[in-house]
This record gives sequence, structure tokens and C-alpha cells, in this order.
Amino acid sequence: MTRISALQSARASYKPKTPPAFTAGALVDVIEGIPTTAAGDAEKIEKLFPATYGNPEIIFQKSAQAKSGTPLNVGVILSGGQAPGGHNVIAGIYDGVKSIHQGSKVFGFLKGPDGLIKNQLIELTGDIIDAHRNTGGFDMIGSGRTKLEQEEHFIAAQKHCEANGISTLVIIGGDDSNTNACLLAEYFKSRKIAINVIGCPKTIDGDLKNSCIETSFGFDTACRVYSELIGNIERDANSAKKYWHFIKLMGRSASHICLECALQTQPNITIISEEVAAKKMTLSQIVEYMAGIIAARAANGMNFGVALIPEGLIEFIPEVKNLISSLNDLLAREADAFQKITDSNEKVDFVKGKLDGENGKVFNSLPGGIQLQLCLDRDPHGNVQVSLIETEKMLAEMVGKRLKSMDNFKGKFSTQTHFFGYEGRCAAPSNYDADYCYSLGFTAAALANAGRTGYMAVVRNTIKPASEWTAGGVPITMMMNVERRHGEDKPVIRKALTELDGAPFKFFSQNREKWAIETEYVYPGPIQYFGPSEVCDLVSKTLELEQKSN
Ligand code: FBP
Repeated sequence: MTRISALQSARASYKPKTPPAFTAGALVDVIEGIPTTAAGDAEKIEKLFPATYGNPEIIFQKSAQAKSGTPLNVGVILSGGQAPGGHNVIAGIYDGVKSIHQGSKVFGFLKGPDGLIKNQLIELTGDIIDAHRNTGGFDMIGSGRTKLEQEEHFIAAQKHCEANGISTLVIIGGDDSNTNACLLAEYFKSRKIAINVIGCPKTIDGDLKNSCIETSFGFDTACRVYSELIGNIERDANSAKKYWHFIKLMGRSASHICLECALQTQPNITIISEEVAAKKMTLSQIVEYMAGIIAARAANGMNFGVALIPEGLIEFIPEVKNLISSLNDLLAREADAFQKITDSNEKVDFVKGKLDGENGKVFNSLPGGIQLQLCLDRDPHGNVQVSLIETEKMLAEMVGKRLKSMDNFKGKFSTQTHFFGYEGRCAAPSNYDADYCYSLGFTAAALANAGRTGYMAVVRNTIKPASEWTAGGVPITMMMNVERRHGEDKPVIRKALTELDGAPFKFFSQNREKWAIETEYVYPGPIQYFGPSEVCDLVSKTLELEQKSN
């Protein structure tokens, strides 16, 4: 047997809290609301989803009478990047369907959607589930980024679910995966294929949330891990008083992680991509803003500090966004010639020679290392992989140059750069995520039992104790609108970016000047799994501020 840590062993017996609806299991009463519409473009969404559009929201309630259920066979898929709590969603599904009928079974498709397409799956036994309760990671069955969107995928899904006797598929993923879950639900329902599809909201990025979903799971834990590390660095900075730490934080697009970590740790500088885009800031304006704070602290004798930078930043700076889009086109157009060049400097020169005007100017203003990174790494769709661009190094270098040219800067500027991302994605889930995920899993089991399809499992009121949480289902079409993606109109769940008029950003912007000039660091320390509720049962600052302002 693999050796497990003392914490994992002690944590295995933690019993996640659930909404009151599930205190006697997942055989619950279903309360239906009124028919729903869509987040936008309702007519188009209705046309695209004639079989699953318009269903009512539902809420589960503990049943007053004893009920009996029939066996359910559920298939589970983990889709996309790891997020703390995924194993607890599966444990919740398992315990949920077993509470409905002991003969129920749960199958895990391996390595994400590919497992469904290739019919690679395992039955998840009680032993497997027990070994993974309250653990981080997706290693129980693995995950993958294949998008289930083509008809051949849907045909394979039908074949492999039917071959394994699976009547409900639960897809645990982000906005894209849940959109595709809905497309699959529509495909089955409109063809009278008896397989239901349920979604669960996952992503550390925190950008799958709306009026129906309070938060995506994993965000809470990942932000606590990063905030612990940032707090430790702040304390080091304040002890040694000789470094500026530039820290890039994961989050493919939205800056929720960066904002949450800022709220938890009160660093000197935090860049929020959505604000950069709204103010149409240029790269040199960002550099100027950072250099200004560094110079002001230096004037007060403080040649140290901490700056948080969101992973997706460069795509939100309008001029860099334009540059990236021209580079994507250029590199696709000139792929053959570009591939033949082996020397890195020659690659950069090749690109320089083909960029003119504003794009050429912006490209030339970037440090050499970043120029090369922008030319190299592309995902399978030909887009820049922002997690590989070292924005923190780029800004450290550009800010250093700017400070040298400033007459009023008499201080010292030494930097350390960091990127926190993968460190947090598989952490043991906080109590919040352990409870939330297990409850989402139970909700998915109840939705399966209620024969619902095209629904997302939702658990709400989570800033309150679990005894006040509610559980239910929301038609995925209700969260959709139509957006232009890769030149086509597509139905999508709207990605939640940081709202500049939202309570978390407002609180941050009211305090950031003070945090910049003073040293008002907060050191959150590690996630606590055992001990008093005030240190173990926390909710994210973002959620707290958002919900309290509603
Ligand atoms: P999901 O949206 O799939 O949850 O993934 C989020 C994320 O962690 C981003 O923050 C990051 O940019 C990306 O995954 C990294 O992906 P990969 O694991 O493929 O390097």
C-alpha cells in the first residue's frame, strides 16, 4: 500500500457537512420553480436547445415520508484543470446514490472526456472512494482537456454509456465543459436516448459563477494556499527589507484569484486585468504605476514590497492583445518558414521583420525573453499559453529600467519573482471546499434520481453554516448566451470576470493606496483542518463581500 501522510490519514475520517435536505440521504422531495429563460439571446438559445430549454429551477427538501429508490448507474468525468475537492464531489455522488439504493454503481471515466470517447472506465468501489475522501488532486480517475463537442463524441458517449448500463453522466468541469454537458444532454434528450447529463461547477479560477452559482469549487482552497505563501513572502520581505517580490498568480483569464489573495494578504501592489482593460491601460502605464509606488516607498526608506500580477494580464492590455492576435495570425500564416528557423534570436528577428506600426513598437518594447516566449508556445488552437509567459519577470525588468531613468528615485530595487499556480490546484480541500464539493456530489445524485438532464448541481447560502445551505438544480441553458468564438456564434455559459462595481473590487480599491504606501501585510498562515471553527470554517473574502452586498 502507498504510504500516506499523518494529515491525510487523520483527515480521511472528516465527515463533510451537507445541507439539511440530505440529512437522511439523497431520496428527497423535489420542489419546482417557474420555467426559466436564458442569461441572454433567449430566442437563439431556445432554438439551439429545443428539448432542454426552459425547464424550472429545482430545490431539494428533506422528505417527510420514508421513500424507497431503485438502483442508479452513474458515470463521472473530471474535465479540465485540477481543483481541490474533486474527489469529494465523487464521494458525494457515491454516498448519494448508495443512500438511494445500495445496488447503485458509480463508474469513473479515465483521463477526462477521453475516457468516455474511448470507453476507458473503472467501477468506483467503496475502497477506492474511502482512500480518496477529503484529499486533493484528480488522481482517482484523472482529468483531461478534450472538448466533448463533436457529433462523433456524442455517438461514442451513447455507445459507451449504454454498453456499461450508465443512465446518468456527471460532468465536473468549468464553463466550457458545462456548456458541452448541456449540448450532450440536448443531443440525448432530442433523440429520446435515455441518458441524462448533469454538470458540476469546478475551476480554481473562480470564473464560473453567476446569480445561480455562488462559486466554483477549488477557488477557496487554491486561494488559501497562495495566500499562505504570499503572507510568508510578505513576512520575509518585511524582515529582510531588501527585495521586491513580483508574484504571478494563476487564473487563465479572470483576476478573481489575484483579487482574493490581495484581500487576504494586503500586498503593496495588485494588478487587476479587468481594470487594465476597462481603463485601456498601456504596458508602459502599468510599469509607470508600479514604479510610482516603488519610488514612494523608497522615499520612506522602504526598499521592499510585494506585487501581485494576474496570469492573464497580457491579454487584457489592449495593445498587447492586438499584438498577440497579429502574432497568432502571422505564425499560422508563416508556420513553415518559422519552423525551419532553429536559432532563437533568428526566430525573434524573423517575427520583428514582419510586424510593423503599433504592433512592431509594442513588440520591440518587450524584454527579449518575453519576445521569444510570445513567438513560441501555442496551445492546440494556436493561442498563446499565458501560463507559460513570464509576465512577472517581464514587469520586474521593465520596472527596473523605468526606475533607473527616474530622477526622483534614490532607492534600491532588487527583485525576486515567483509564479504560484500548480502549488494550489491539488491541495487538500479546505473545510469549505470539502463540504461544498461533497454537497455538490450529493446534489448531483439527487438530480440523477429525479431524472433531470441538462441541469447543473447547485448549493447555495454557503457563507452561512451548512445547516442553512440549500441544494438544487439549475437548467444550464438558464446561464447561457450567444458569443462570438473563433469566428462563429456559439452558445456559452457567460464567463464571470471581476466586476469593477462589485463589492470585492470596491473594498480593494478603497484600501489599495494605504496598502501601497504603508506596510499593512496580513499573514493568513496555512489552511487549518482541525481546531476552532473560526480558523477552520472560513469562506473566501470574495464570497463574503459579494453575498453580504446582495
Ligand atoms: P480550468 O479552467 O480547467 O479549471 O483550469 C484552470 C487553470 O488552472 C488556469 O488557471 C491555468 O491557466 C490553466 O488551468 C493551466 O492549465 P494546464 O494544467 O493545462 O497547464
